[in-house]
Amino acid sequence: MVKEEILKRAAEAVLRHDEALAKEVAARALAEGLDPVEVITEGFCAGIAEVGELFGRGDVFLPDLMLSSQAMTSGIEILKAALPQGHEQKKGTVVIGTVEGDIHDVGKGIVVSLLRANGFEVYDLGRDVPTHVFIEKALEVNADIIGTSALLTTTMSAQKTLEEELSKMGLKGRFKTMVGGAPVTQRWADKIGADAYAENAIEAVEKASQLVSAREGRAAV
Ligand code: B12
Repeated sequence: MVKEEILKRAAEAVLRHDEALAKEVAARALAEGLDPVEVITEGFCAGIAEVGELFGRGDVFLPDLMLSSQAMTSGIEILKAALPQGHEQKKGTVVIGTVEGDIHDVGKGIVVSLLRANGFEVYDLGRDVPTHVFIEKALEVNADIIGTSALLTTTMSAQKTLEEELSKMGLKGRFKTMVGGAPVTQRWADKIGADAYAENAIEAVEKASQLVSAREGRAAV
């Protein structure tokens, strides 16, 4: 089966809430030697983006969203398992989670997998994570970066709260912060004083690497 056909069927599986098809397509993609990241982003994520638009327009409802997201997760899990497992040398430590009040965690999960595959030690705090928990964990594991995911316009403010809390506690320079999630933008990151924004998981790895290199550069001076 050609790549385009596999990507199209991955998106279809999500749109049709077809978990069995999602698993079959993911396994087929691996058997055909396709890049798992490409199948996640251009197949499964393309499908869920379309479902999100339909939901926004009121053309599909919450149960559809849940079933589509389940189908997407089943396919993505198979592809994530095929990603390389870490490097010999640790690149840096990241504490990450979805902010308080928000249970969207699929995108954050992809970011976690790609960071791990690229040599980062990642502490995934899950979803609906209160601000103080991010900070406590970062202190405990001496993190380089705190990453927060927010998918709702109403929960993005928690990313700002994190910046404010870090400032209050005198920890702003100690941990770099990275923000993401569908409604989050570079403009928002600049506004709240976050150190980096990434639009997708591939960019998240690039930005995390840059943040860690900048820290190392500074430490060496
Ligand atoms: C699937 C989904 C759900 C699932 C979530 C399942 C799960 N376990 O995650 C369920 C059904 C549970 C759900 C619930 C709700 N949802 Co919803 N959901 C979606 C949907 C369709 C897709 C989200 C997704 O998984 N995308 C795929 C992933 C891969 O993309 P991503 O999350 O953006 O992640 C990528 C990047 O953003 C980035 N990234 C993500 N996190 C991070 C973190 C860092 C640090 C970095 C650097 C980068 C980064 O990298 C990722 C990978 O490339 C979106 C639509 C959309 N366009 O986003 C709506 C959407 C986000 N949901 C919406 C709504 C309204 C809700 C509900 C309030 C509905 C309701 N009435 O109950 C609830 C909220 C519950 C809550 N308190 O959180 C709205 C939000 C509108 C708004 N303005 O805020 C959206 C936009 C749909 C719409 N068009 O209206 N939802």
